[in-house]
Amino acid sequence: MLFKKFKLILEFYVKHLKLRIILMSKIVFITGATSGIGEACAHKFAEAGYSIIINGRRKERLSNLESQLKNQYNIKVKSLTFDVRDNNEVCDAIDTIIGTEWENIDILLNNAGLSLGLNPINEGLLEDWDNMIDTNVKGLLYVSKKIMPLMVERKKGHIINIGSIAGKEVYLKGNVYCASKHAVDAISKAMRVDLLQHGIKVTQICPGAAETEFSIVRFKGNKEAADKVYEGFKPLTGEDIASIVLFASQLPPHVNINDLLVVPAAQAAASIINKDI
Ligand code: NDP
Ligand code: 8X3
Repeated sequence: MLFKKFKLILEFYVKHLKLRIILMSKIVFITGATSGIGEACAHKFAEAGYSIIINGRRKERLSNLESQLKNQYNIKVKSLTFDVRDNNEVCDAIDTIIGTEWENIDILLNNAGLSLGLNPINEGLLEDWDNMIDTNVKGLLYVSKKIMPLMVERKKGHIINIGSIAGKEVYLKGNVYCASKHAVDAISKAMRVDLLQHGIKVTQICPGAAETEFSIVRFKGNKEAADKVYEGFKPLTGEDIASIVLFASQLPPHVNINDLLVVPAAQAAASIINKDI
């Protein structure tokens, strides 16, 4: 009888006074978790016991990852399949978690992104430009627009944006991809100043060359061209970046990494790589 009463009271608190946060581990929302850096981050946060919301467009990959994370780490995982370029899809997907235990997002990892083509700007394709800007810039904004109010309401949160060395300098034929990552650099700074008063941390992590599916996407499935990018030196891996993202997210509340450029030891600048070939 006493136990039943206690259970009822606890349920009341959990439901109405938002004490449910105590019963749920920290929540990280990762966009672009079906491959590369995002997937590695999902594993890294899962290993550390976080509850994870994973996103990507490839539904099958996402549900395989969900099962793998649940089985391997015994954590809570929620898959949200949507295209960050489509604001209606973004809103509909994120609305499904509002009012549930998943809405208390502690960390938003804006990682989904891509590069398409490597041509001089005068030979660039409009559809590639649109896709890169829609994904890397507008997609990041759409997702953030839905999640920032939840963080503002709770007066806490951490937004981690995956920028790039391409957001710090411009290299030959990188043009619009570099422009999109320069925009991520500016948006990260803007978020930091605007969200400061709400107690929200903003970090930008800018990787150099990391061997993921990035170059396969850039060269539109041409694996040979993609492999050439990483020939003759040891590139970063998704896991290298994931360890740094987790580190940045676990610093004490009074400490923040604003901006971090992380490169392979063989890379001095975007196009200066010490290759032994
Ligand atoms: P991958 O191609 O391996 O992963 C990209 C991820 O983004 C995939 O999970 C993909 O999922 C997702 N994605 C792409 N477009 C969309 C979309 N419209 N909606 C939702 N998800 C999307 O590349 P990386 O892991 O290397 O890239 C991750 C981030 O790191 C990107 O922002 C990239 O610009 C950045 N970066 C990469 C570097 C590198 O050298 N690899 C260096 C610097 C930065 P799906 O296809 O299922 O939608
Ligand atoms: C990806 C790294 O140098 O190809 O952002 O632009 S690079």
